[in-house]
Amino acid sequence: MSYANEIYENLVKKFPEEKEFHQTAKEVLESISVVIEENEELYRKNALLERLVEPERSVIFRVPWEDDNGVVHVNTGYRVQFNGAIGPYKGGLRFHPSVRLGTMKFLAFEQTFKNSLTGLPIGGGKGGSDFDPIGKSDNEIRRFCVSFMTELYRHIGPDRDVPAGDLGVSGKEIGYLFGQYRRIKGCYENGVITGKALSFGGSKIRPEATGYGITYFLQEMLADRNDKIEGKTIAISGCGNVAWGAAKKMVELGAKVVTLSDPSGYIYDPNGLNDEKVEYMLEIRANNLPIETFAKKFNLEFVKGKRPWEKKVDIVVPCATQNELEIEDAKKLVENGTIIICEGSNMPCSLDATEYIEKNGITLGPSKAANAGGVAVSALEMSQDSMRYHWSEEEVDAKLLGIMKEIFAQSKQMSVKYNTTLSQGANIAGFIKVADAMLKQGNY
Ligand code: NDP
Ligand code: 2IT
Repeated sequence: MSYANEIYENLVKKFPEEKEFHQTAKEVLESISVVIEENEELYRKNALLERLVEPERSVIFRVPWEDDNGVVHVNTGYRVQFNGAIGPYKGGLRFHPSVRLGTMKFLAFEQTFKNSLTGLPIGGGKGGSDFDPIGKSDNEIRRFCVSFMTELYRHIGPDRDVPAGDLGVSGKEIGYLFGQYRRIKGCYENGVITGKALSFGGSKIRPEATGYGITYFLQEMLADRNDKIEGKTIAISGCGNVAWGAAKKMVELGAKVVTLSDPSGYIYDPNGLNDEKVEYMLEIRANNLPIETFAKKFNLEFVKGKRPWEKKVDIVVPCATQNELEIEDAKKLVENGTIIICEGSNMPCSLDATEYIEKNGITLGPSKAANAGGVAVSALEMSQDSMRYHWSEEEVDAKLLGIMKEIFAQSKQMSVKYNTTLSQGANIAGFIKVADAMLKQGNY
């Protein structure tokens, strides 16, 4: 059995419940197998792969909080500090009822390679809770955040571990979390968390960064085939932070964004979203309104209980959650002549969907590369907080564009060198830097 396979089999045996973690581990280990074979002796001697798939640390804690009726509830909090070889652990916090340790491990593992690809000094981490913010009042969310940080603060810091937002966590929660951190620590370490408001150390363009970055990556993918984004029809899923940033930039560049979604279904706008509709996405997100509200407001078709992947479009940009595009969806996309899938959410495609897509001529822009713009601007927020200075919108946007172009170039270069797909090229590029740092730092 190959070294990569041994590692994978062992993971499945040891952590049988962690299906999402198995999925990402399998995908990464398979893609980097060419590099593993070239260096097998060195890697085995240093147990590099055993270390690569084992988080440096996982913290699990109790989060009690009181609802508006004075009733106490308990959720589970997590922070997985996966790999700190190239910088302080960095990655978002997810508040969603589906969150388990395996979810956190999958996201923190992916984050390790994504962060490496940005070229910035950030390690991989992820955290969150099975708390469901939907249907909670502002006060309940604040009390939850205060309780969450009252435990988390002892594990994080600007040079140690720097959380941010993810599914269910945006600027509002980041503010409550930082407020409690500052209160406990009694000093102004605002580099401890990113995605802050501009009034206390946030970065220009951070709210837009993931979606803008996806669009810049997509432009590189299109340029690579002598094509451009203008006039393309695009299906986006989700209606959250990432979907909003992507839709905003894509509409600005002349693309026709025809769908948005949430777990209840999707809306279809055959003429494509305009600025007013993109702006309204913020209201949907801020108030947790069902996507049907969007359809009603603008008199659009609402398709209940379905995913947007059944509509015929040129490009598909999943921006909701993991495994939101499965094999049946992939077949439909191939049938419909889709040319590109550019992944906004983390691991949106199931393994068999990915395989089918790539075998049938659709180019896949992998999430670790395509959605790295969010964490990249988070790292720029950390830089600005350290300098106690800030850059203009134009400066941050130009840096983001440069980073996304470079991520595409590195991924493409590796895919050419090793004769692999773009996704595999991205995994290789991300892995090589982390492996080098781990080997040079001894056997930690
Ligand atoms: P948000 O919470 O802002 O938005 C998520 C959106 O997806 C909501 O509209 C939500 O609907 C919808 N959604 C959730 N689950 C499903 C589902 N099963 N089917 C259909 N729609 C669903 O999160 P973000 O936009 O921040 O994150 C979206 C994805 O992008 C996640 O995978 C995240 O990990 C990834 N990501 C986020 C980054 C960031 O900077 N925020 C950076 C890089 C990646 P509802 O609210 O009704 O549940
Ligand atoms: O998945 C991701 O890259 C994020 N949620 C952003 C993490 C960050 O630290 O900005």
